[in-house]
Formats: sequence, structure tokens, C-alpha cells
Amino acid sequence: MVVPSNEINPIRNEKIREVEVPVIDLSGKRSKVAKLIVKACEEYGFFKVINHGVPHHIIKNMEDESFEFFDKPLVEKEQVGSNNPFGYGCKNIGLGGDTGELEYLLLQANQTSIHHTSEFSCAVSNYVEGVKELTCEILELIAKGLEVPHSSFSQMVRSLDSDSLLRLNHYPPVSDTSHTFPRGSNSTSIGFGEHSDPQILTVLRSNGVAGLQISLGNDVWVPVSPNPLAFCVNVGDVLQAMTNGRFVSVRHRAMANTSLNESRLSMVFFGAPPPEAIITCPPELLKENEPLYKVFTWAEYKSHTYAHRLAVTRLDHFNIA
Ligand code: GA4
Repeated sequence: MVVPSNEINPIRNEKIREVEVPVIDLSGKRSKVAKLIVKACEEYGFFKVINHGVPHHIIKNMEDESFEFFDKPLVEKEQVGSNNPFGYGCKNIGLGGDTGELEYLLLQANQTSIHHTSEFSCAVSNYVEGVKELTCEILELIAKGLEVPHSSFSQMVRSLDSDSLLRLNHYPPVSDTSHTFPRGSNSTSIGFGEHSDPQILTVLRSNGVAGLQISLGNDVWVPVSPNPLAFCVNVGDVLQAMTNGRFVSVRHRAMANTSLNESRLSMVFFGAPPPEAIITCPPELLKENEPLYKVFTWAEYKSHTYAHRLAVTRLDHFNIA
């Protein structure tokens, strides 16, 4: 790992490190790719994938439709329903009072809940199909690398009642004073605050505008360089629990967009289990180690998640003392 520079942010007293997170070419030899992914999940909980197989036109179409949506007047966007938790949200994240300099649309990604009634919903359906397949492929490579049965993790995301989500985040440029995004006087530099993702695996695609950072702990943050040709992948809390802590559900955040003229857009798929799925580490992985976490269902984990703030380390509640 190359660490060329280490600069201190004088305002927040945080260290920013220029580290390149692993970039994994999925067109490589399967057994080798599987090992690289496992290593990245253990060391960073985060990596990028290229040659991922999701067709460019599907990604582009979803991006165009997302920009078209966020360009609409605020009143129109609010008509799709407010964030409880699904629907449109502006500056509020979740229901517990967390805020950020962004607007977003949070959707259920279960294919049976997507109705093909508009160009937008067709774009969502095609995009979800592509990223869901990619998520399952990566989970199957992880299973191979860990030498556990092929579908140990992917079957939950493939299940018809998987609770997966799609989140479209829009971080407007600082110059945006239009009526589509209200600018407050107390705007902070944080777009989406520090947190880990609760689900199994997150697959994120953003346009070419920077903002995403991952935590190395102790207030050290690593900016992730934007690459619209790659997907960024991170381990979620459930995968940390299912690997008995061998993989890390890395904390990350998005800085508010500081670009003068360009919006940052991220399209995030959260691969989740069905509500009644039982979250536990496969016996082949536990071997002679003691389990670190209690056995729980995704529904239990979710209700704990929604009862707490964004920055909480939720898995702590499920630790075996
Ligand atoms: C963080 C990851 C996903 O964006 C999300 C978020 C969810 C929400 O926006 O409704 C939560 C947050 C996320 C974790 C803690 C709770 C719930 C906001 C919040 C304060 C959709 C998810 O699954 O968990």
C-alpha cells in the first residue's frame, strides 16, 4: 500500500490520507479475483471493481433519469412522497434528526415492487437488475475465496423477498441557488455523515465528481477518487457478522459538493437479506473460533438500526459480551 501524503485538515483537525483503495478487475481468473476480493474486504472493507459487466447504457440511462428527477422543482419532487423511509428527502437523513447537504430518493429494490409505469421506473428496474447481479457475483466470489458454500451470502440477495434498496443521492454544486434545492445559511461541509451500512454488501456508482471518503479510524480519512467506469463496493454490517468479524463494515461519509458547477450523483444499491433471514456465521468459517455476535434476524437488526442515529456502531448491540 502506497501512502504518499498525509495532510491535516486545520478546521476539523482530521488527517486526510492519499491512499488508493484496491481496484479489482473482475475479468481476471476467478480464483485469483476471489482471493483479491477477500483480502480487500479484510484490509479495507472497501474496493473498486472494473470490467464489472453492467452495460454502460443501463448506467447512463439511470444517471440521466436521476438528473432529470433532481432538476424538477422542489414541490414536484416532494409529490413522490416524503422519506418515511422511502421516497424523496432533502437535507434530512432517516427519522432521527440527522442532516446533510444533499437530496435523495430512496426506493425498494425488490423487482416485484417496481412498476414499469414510466421511463424512470424502467431505468430503475434495468439498473437494479444489473447491480443486483453484480452484487450476487461478488458475494459468490467472496464465498469462493472464503471456501464456504457458493450461495452462502448471495442467496439472501437473490431471494424474491430480499429487502434490498436503491438510493439516489444528489449533492448539488455550491453555485446552485435555484428553486430545485433550498440552500440554508447554516450549510455544513458534510453531505452524508459518517456511518457504516447495515446491509450485506453495498455497490455504489458515482459520476466523476469527488466526495466519498472512507475511515481508517482515529479521524484518518481516505478520499476515494471518482471513477464513473468503476463500482465502489463496501462490506455492510451483516457481512461483518456473517464472517465473525473477519471482514470490516467500513465507516464512510460523503463531503458536501464543493465543485462550483457540477453536481455529484451517487447511485447506491444496498444488497440486503429478507426480513426473516437468520444472520449467523457459517460453521465452516467459525472453525474453532468463538462467535463474536448473537444470532439475529434482519428484521431485528433493521428495527435496531432505525431506532438509532446514523453514526451509531450498531453491531455493538449484538456482541456476545
Ligand atoms: C445508512 C445506509 C443507507 O443509506 C440507509 C440509511 C437509512 C435511511 O436513510 O433511512 C438510515 C441509515 C442508513 C442508518 C441509520 C438510520 C437508518 C438513516 C438513519 C439515521 C438507507 C440504511 O439502510 O441505513
